[in-house]
Amino acid sequence: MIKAANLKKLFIEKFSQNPLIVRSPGRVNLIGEHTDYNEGLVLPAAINKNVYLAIAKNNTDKVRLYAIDLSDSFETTVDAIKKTDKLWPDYILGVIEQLQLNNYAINEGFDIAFSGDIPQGAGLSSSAALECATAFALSTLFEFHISKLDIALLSQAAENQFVGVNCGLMDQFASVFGKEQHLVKLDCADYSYEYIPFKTSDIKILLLDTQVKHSLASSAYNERREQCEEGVRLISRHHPSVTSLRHATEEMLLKYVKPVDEIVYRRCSYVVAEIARLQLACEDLKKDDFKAFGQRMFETHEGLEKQYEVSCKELDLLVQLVKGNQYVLGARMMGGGFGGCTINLVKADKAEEVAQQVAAAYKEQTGIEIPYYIAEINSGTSIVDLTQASYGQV
Ligand code: GAF
Repeated sequence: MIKAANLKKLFIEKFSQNPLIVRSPGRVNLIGEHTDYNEGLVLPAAINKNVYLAIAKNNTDKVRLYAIDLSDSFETTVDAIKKTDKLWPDYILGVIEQLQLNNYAINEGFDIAFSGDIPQGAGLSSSAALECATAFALSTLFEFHISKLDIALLSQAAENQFVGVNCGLMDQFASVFGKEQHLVKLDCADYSYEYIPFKTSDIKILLLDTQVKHSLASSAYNERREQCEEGVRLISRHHPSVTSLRHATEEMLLKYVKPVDEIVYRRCSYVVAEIARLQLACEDLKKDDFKAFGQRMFETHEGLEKQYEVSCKELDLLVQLVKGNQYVLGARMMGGGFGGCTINLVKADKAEEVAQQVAAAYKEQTGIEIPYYIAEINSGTSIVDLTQASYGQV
């Protein structure tokens, strides 16, 4: 990762143009996992790890992309946007395609160079951050004035249709709508949202990175989504008003889904419980009851491990290692699953100590050395004004 000022210098050296620079953050999610594509609620926050993207028109029809941290380039033209055989350009090209499909006229070429410090494959949404940075940068460069919600939706559509992962809206929404010292309570049924204050002076958000990413992650993710849709189909034959798991109840699942398909039942049962759990967790937050909130995080992990089956032995071990630790209020796997980070709520003055202890125990049991991050809550996608110390908002 290079500093924004160096990104500008490097861009000018490479492309001989003065670029616009944007920043888009990664995210954590406190609770509400695998609920977004079921019209449920989620509770993410943008974090102080970002993608920085520099962009300028180039007076040709070429689209030239440069991934600084990978020392890799890709080139195409504005009228020939299609999937590549490497993944990283697809996050950018997918957004260009979505803009074109939505009649935003991109008919002049441009150059992009980007860098960032969001760890790859750690479940912190580096791909959503790159998509949102691209959408916002293009909207600004071509003066499309696209709304924040549409930036998030276009970025999600790029991931769904171009990259091929049927994700929900949480990651892109958190990246664009993040607010310092606040969680975003997003209702994925109608995209209404509320900011909930979360000061990290007493409690720190500690991310422990398993350093594993199992290869079945995206196919298993799409499969889970289909299983949820199957559960809804089974219920809606009897209750046509149930169009998503948001409207389903455990009773309906027991009656109409369990007798037909036990696995589909388990998946849906987790989601229905998780949507209710998030509501209760928000009540805990209102009362500053982090102990109760943390317990719910452990419950979420159990559901994701046993019912939804998207955890893995490394994630389970990291959760196991903090259970019973007096300084850890709650912990669970975070994001899509099958690797990446666990999220832990830890007493602020003990966060470093806990991280080091757990990392040492994990190394002893797996032989793997793991990084950890103490996340601060950050603002969402913005233009980087190099003359100012702080970032301007979207
Ligand atoms: C991934 C997806 F991109 C999100 O949309 C969400 O479903 C999450 O997994 C699970 O909660 O991050």
